[in-house]
Amino acid sequence: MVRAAGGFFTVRTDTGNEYHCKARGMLKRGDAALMVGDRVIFNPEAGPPGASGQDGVVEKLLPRSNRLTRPSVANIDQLVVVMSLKDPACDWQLVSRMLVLAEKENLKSLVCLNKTDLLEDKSLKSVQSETTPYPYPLIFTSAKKGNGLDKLRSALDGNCSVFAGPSGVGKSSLLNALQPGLKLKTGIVSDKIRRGKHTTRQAELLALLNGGSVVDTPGFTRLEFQDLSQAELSAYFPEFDPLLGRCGFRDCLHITEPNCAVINEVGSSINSMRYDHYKYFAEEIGKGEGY
Ligand SMILES: Nc1nc2c(ncn2[C@@H]2O[C@H](COP(=O)(O)OP(=O)(O)O)[C@@H](O)[C@H]2O)c(=O)[nH]1
Ligand SMILES: [Mg+2]
Ligand SMILES: [Zn+2]
Repeated sequence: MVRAAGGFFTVRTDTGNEYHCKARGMLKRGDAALMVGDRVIFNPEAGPPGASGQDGVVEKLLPRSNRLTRPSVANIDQLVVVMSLKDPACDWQLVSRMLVLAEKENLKSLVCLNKTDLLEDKSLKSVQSETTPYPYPLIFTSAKKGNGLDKLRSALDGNCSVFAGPSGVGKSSLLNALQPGLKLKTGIVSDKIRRGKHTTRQAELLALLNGGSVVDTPGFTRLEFQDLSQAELSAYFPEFDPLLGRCGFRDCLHITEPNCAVINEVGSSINSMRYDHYKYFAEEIGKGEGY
């Protein structure tokens, strides 16, 4: 299922034909509610489309390998977190938040930092040093000037990726630059608020020429953790992995404990910004758990 709008679900077959479908009632509610990326079984309508423009009915949802809820997509291989370095400024905490949710769903991730053309060399260098080390691949791009597009393209080859990030960072522009035939609508960043307007209204699964596919999604700026405990959070910071089991306390939460192997590595193998996000999230989840 590649697109949902107005009660219709667009289904694309392996040969690339698209069918404008209605869906059985049970596929509209709860866990079985259809998501972009879902594999489905549908019944094409015989004859030409009826007055409703409908040319099929989705009968059955096939098992999902994974799902993200913000944005709402299923059966993806990797998350591409897209941020701009300027206009709007990069929200690194939101990046970490998305990466945690991707880890929870066992998705691999990479981070694309767009609009490098708006930064002076000096500022770009300082971003690069602030993000060294970083536990995920970082790709610096300019959709406008074309920088970094080859790297991004090869990261997308053969994968089903989802582009996620606030609106106005250049998700649709990057996809257009990678594959001009897509002709996605892009927005104007308002001078006053320096934020993009939501020009991408719904998530949409796009086929890429090199065999991969990408879901372009509308932007969002808030993201909450649900069903996530303080104790499991550290498992979703992969840079902590080599240190687990080395803290003074066996159930160390790496926040205030003495002899904490994680805290000892902050500023060395652990990026201090990432550690700050960990602490912030742990406290946020802790409040929810009533500590
Ligand atoms: N200077 C500059 N502007 C860009 C770049 N990429 C996108 N933009 C602009 O940013 C605005 C928002 O882009 P859009 O692709 O709609 O962002 P989306 O909401 O993330 O899909 C548009 O005005 C684009 O022209 C870039 O690399 N450099
Ligand atoms: Mg867009
Ligand atoms: Zn610790």
